[in-house]
Amino acid sequence: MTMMKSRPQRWVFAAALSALIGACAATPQATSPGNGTVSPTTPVAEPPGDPVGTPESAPIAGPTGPYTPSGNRDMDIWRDDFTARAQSQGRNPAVIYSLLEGISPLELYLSEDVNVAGTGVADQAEFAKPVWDYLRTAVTTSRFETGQVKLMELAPVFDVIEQTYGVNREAVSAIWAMETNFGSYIGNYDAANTLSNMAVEGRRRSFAESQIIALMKIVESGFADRAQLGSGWAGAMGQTQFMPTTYLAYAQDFERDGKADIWSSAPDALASAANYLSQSGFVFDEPWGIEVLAPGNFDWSLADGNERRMSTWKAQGISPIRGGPFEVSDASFAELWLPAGATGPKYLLFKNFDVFKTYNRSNSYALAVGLLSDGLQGKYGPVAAWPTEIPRLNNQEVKQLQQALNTLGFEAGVVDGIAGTGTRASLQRFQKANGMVADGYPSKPALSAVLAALGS
Ligand SMILES: [Ca+2]
Repeated sequence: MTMMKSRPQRWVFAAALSALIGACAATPQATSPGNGTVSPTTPVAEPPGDPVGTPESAPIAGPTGPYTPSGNRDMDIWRDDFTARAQSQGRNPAVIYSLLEGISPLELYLSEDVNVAGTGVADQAEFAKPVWDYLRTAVTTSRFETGQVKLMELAPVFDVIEQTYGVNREAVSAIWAMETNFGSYIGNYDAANTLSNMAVEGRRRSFAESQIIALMKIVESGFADRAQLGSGWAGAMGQTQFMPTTYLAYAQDFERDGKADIWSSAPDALASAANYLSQSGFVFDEPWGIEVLAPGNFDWSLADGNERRMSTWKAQGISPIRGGPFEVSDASFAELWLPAGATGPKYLLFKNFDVFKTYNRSNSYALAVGLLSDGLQGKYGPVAAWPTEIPRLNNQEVKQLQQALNTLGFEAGVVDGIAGTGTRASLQRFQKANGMVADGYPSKPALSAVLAALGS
């Protein structure tokens, strides 16, 4: 599906590295990486295009209708209506037709059986599974091995990517691993079709339509061909799983052939992901998180989602679990995070953790990216064991917990069965008020304690 073997690069010697960095105005931190991977005599590619490809000069011509019936009456009605609206927004009629002519109902979105189309947040793997189960399939030996091979094969590409975007190669590789297993699985859907299905299904219609408009702009501009626009079931495209609007904003033509080919060019895809991470605020060479130890008398309610200075954490007795000094300055800010309560692995989190979450807002996803990234630098984690022996709560029990905390006045918020930040903070307030270990971990013992308080 994708070309993963190394391919000839059109390397040129840049006159000066500063010219290369200066050419990319979008780079927030034009850094000089501390690991010495690039020197002025290292071959570097020309700066990636900004943003993508070379627009075609002549308007695209071709058939503009009529459409072949899709086999679904709602879809046909929506398509005619949307076509008129896209035209009124100035989209090219031939491009509109080329994207929408072949659409057809997908079981996933338009099945008679509503359960098939149910894709609520609570059902998504990273929310439903215990974090250790999620990590077992996300952070694997095979990904570390493949990642090492890719880092070697693509070392010259990563050299330029680090210089241009200020994003560490291991972080880019970890995202690549998480999104498409290094480009080996990029999805078998047609983006225009799956997004049309999403629009007809209706719950996310305006989102889906704005993404299809972006697809039209991509084809009109010659950034990619209509036939290239493959995606996953939700419309995320290529090795980086970019939505069409993300592609328009961030995709990069690293290989400078006029098209930002995030589908079959690994260098284009990696530069695109790095550009996205960079513009989301990635801080070069700063850890995403540091696994830590805390003293026995530690006040766990400090794991409350608030950032505090490193000097504060040190004063509270927090230290790196691997020993030695912290690799960040006392002035840096970090948040203490307990993904599985006070007995499991504990982390100080920095800005880059939030940057990973711009790709996927789940904490488990960002943790997996961070652990993969660290492992690619030979630092495998977590060091502490997951508390698999403490029984967790299912969705129904989380609802029970939220309801009880609300009744007791601890303001857990909406009773949705998802133990998010609000629920955990509420549980922490309850635990603290009752002289318990205030880690906010929604376990069965915690639920029992809250129900006991409710009954008394
Ligand atoms: Ca290209």
